Amino acid sequence: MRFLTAGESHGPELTTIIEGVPSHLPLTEEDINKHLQRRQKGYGRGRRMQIEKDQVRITSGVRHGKTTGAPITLHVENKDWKHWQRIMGSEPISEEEEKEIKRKLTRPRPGHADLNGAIKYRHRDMRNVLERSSARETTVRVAVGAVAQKLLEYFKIELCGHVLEIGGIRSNDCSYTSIYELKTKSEESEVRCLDAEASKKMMEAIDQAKEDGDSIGGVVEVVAVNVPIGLGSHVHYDRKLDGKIAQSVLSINAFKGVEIGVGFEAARMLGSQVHDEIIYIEGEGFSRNTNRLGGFEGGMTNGMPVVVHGAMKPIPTLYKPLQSVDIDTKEPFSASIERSDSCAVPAAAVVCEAAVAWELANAFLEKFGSDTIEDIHDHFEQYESKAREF
Ligand code: EPS
Repeated sequence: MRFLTAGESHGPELTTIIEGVPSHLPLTEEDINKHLQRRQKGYGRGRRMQIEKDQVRITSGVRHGKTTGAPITLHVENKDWKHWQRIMGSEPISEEEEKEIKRKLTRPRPGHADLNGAIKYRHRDMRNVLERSSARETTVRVAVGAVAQKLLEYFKIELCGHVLEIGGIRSNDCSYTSIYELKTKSEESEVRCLDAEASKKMMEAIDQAKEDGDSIGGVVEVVAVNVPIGLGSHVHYDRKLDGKIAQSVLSINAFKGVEIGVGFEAARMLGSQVHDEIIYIEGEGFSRNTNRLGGFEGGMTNGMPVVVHGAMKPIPTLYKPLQSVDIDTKEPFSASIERSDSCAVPAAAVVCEAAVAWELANAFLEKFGSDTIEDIHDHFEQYESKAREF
């Protein structure tokens, strides 16, 4: 499968086309909308989220609740567009109008794409960069992830993204007995965190950052269960699935680090403490008692839950702006103030879940792929029974 996204933060809509989804997969707008709503939630979001009510419109590739195998087009309207039509319109405008309406941005915000994008694409108005680099784009990435999750769920593979840390406050209780419990408990928390005590402290830290005109980041975790052994491959660097997941997670706005399993901590542990011993269970096949490697060995899944961590930096749009330089006058100035969120880590957990879902679904199709979901199911069942008997 492959996909492209298009759309500006304050343009009319965000769009994506997904190609390569097999036929006969049940899919409705509601399957996607529930994930879009999850992404919109979270303590620390700014005023924009009160304007938007993200809902998808499917205009191709799905008929009467099932995929046809044709490219699937998804649209999500920007409700804010009505305030931006003149500023963001596609039709030419006069120089006079330009001065009046353009909301030209000449003071790059440190930490954003503004300056690099302006130099690279030779834009004197950095709004041309800002509009596309905005994390608004993650809306359609979640829509794409929802389609991927629908495919994975057909094979009982389930995922959940939740928050481990915000502004240095860590969740102390990460225990759950099932993916269902993980999903419901994290959904109940306003910061998508399992630990109620830590959730409260995280919300206080977000309040403080907001009051100070500042922003805070954090760490999210994505867990995927019932993943078969052997997604990805050891045979070539660009087929290693943990590497693909890392790329996908790092491509999410403001993400600066990725870990699989114990991740960086592995560098500080002994080999005997890191690696998961192999056991054999009659009727079930090979397994492990521990999962420190987060479900990966040799770039392939090993049948244990896939565990991915992503680190998000604080959003660089600050009400207390950092120093910058005006690109027209070359004078030092405080960077432009744009409306923003003080913390988007809870939403980022949903985006990260979508990114991991996409990579898993693609690797799944690479291994079991066919044109119809029924044929894929047959390949999968055959492989699973052979793996159990191995
Ligand atoms: C964003 C700035 C804010 C966020 C936006 C990402 O938008 P605005 O500039 O309209 O206030 O709310 O996130 C979303 C709109 C979203 O859907 O997540 C930025 O600069 O990245």
